[in-house]
Amino acid sequence: MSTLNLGILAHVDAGKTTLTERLLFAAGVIDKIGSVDDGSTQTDTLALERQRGITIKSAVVSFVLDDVTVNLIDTPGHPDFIAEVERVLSVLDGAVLVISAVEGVQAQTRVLMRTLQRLRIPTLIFVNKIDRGGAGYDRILKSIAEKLTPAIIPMGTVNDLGTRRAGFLPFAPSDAEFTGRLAELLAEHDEALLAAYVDDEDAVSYDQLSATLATQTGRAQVHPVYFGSAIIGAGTEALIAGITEFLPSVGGDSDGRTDDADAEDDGPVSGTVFKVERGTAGEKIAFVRMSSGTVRTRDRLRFGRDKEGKVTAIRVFDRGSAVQRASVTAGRIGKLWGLADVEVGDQIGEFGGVSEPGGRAYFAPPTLETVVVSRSPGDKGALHVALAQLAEQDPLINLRQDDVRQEMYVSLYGEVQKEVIQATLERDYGIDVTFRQTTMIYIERPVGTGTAVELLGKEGNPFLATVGLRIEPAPIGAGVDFGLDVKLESTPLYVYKTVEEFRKALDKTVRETLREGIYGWEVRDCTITLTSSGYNSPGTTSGDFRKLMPLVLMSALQQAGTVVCEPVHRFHLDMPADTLGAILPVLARLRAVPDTPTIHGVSGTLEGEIPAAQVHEFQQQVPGLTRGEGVLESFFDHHRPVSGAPPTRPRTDNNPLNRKEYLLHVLRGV
Ligand SMILES: Nc1nc2c(ncn2[C@@H]2O[C@H](COP(=O)(O)OP(=O)(O)OP(=O)(O)O)[C@@H](O)[C@H]2O)c(=O)[nH]1
Ligand SMILES: [Mg+2]
Repeated sequence: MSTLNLGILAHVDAGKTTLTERLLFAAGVIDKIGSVDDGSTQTDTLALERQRGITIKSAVVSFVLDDVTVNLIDTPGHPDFIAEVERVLSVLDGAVLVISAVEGVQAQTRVLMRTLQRLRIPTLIFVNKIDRGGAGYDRILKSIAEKLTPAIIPMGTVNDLGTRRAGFLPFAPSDAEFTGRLAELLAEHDEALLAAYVDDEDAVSYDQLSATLATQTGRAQVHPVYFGSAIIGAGTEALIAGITEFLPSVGGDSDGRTDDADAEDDGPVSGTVFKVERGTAGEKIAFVRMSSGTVRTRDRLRFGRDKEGKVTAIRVFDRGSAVQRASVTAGRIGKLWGLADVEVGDQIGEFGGVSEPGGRAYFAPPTLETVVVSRSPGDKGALHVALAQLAEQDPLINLRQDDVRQEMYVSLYGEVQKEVIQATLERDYGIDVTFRQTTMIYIERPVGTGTAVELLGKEGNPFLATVGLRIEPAPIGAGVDFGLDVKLESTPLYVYKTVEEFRKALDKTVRETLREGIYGWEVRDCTITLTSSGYNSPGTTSGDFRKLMPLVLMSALQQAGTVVCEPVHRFHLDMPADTLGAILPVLARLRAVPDTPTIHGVSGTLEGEIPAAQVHEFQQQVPGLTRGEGVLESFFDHHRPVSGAPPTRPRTDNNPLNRKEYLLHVLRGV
């Protein structure tokens, strides 16, 4: 038995959750199909999901097709919950991208497809809702080819489009037009096939074509397209056949083994935590996709950055929901209990490690920030605990506490996510909250090189350590890099076991410190080097370095200077050509930078850059400016320096700049 970890991705409301129900039904896991509209599906289980009829969290269900165990991950489609999609991407063996036959390719579909392609995740396309009035076939295929990828092959045609009798008719292997199209597409990546086909069309059998289609789909070079309706069940059989034939499952027969799925893998343990949930008793549950080895109950596991814990229980997804097991093996998804400090993004296994939030992001990070306030002052403590728990499940909310003002900040994608946080706090924690102003999230980048040093025993340095640091700008997108340039004898190896451990400990402090730069925003794209180090054995402790580092780093950063940068979107606007004259001045006022427009007859296309802060206003103006015909799409693209006075963010009490003033104050006072 092999395993396929399959993601279902799409824009909001395309029918992912309904399709999931359909697949579970077809695989015999459920005998009644649940409905999103009644709140009775297998994957929308949160009260809030049922009430609103939208998916908020990714959910895993499992079923068996032929001899493949499919772990299906139903994801949310609303752009505010893109972080949920982000977290599952690294665990997928394949994906089904759902598109509505009525609404067609949406902005979000493009974002998702681009990412699936970048990660080379084998993807089938399912065009859903062919039963609805206004559903298209040729029109949808054309827009997929134009907006997503030309490397598609429709696997059948449709009948009674737009009615409850709608159906999907797979092309027959004997259909020469179909095999011709298929051969032509596959030949683009397969010269042997091209030569054979040019030589004699009939010499290439359908089995050969189908095997090549599986290979190329497995490499994400081509994408079979199916049509259907999750509501009436049209096309699901063909889609299921496509999933088993064309998507690559892991383990089992493919590598010559026929043992059952739970046969133990004796390789080194390695896996990725892609979801964290709290159980009914408040206990933490980690969802792990195992890539190698076997984890058993009572195993001690290393995970994340130097964390460790003992697995107290394991559940593995099997025919529906998760069932208790003694172990979870490579290729599978397991729920692990007992890892108290586990966080989303932790790697489990000997070397641990984390997928850096932001560092390896596939989608844009949140660009908004808001202050969460409990209506009743007595709830403040409880609110902090609750938000910290939400942040374990969604690290991108990036909880920050400003101790001076006693305010809590969270990062957000948008209004719907804000409403969901509010409703979750009320429903699950009994805390009634409101939000203070929502603002953009800026970043800071160093503009020059800065150095600073504090010597052990010198005035102004209350710690038993010497720390010298240099900070330099790094290329855009490089993130933060920290290295040592000091002699071995100046590292306190009686405190840290190895030089690497010393480096790692300081690295952690560097990253924490750079969460707030000179103007209060996160500092990115820089290289930091430890240029001096000293200690006084045996008095010096790790605490001396941990406390001194931020002070020195901030001095170096102040010397380097930073520039505050704002998030900028890339936009794409389709509009009537004669409305361009009215649009350009509005864009100028909104600080947008348009490229040269393209005009085809009466219609035009304009692309360019626009500050994220102005997208909403532009979006609202587009209908008025274009007689209701304009279509605007925009995505986060990069950060660019702000012009004028840099916006500041209140620094939290943990900020070394605040602490330094405090410390100097204390020292001078003595
Ligand atoms: N007519 C018709 N309606 C459908 C079909 N599939 C889903 N729907 C309806 O479309 C709406 C959205 O369906 P969902 O399954 O929740 O869509 P989703 O993609 O999971 O939505 P999110 O998870 O919130 O992004 C619901 O009202 C469904 O009943 C279909 O094939 N035909
Ligand atoms: Mg859904």
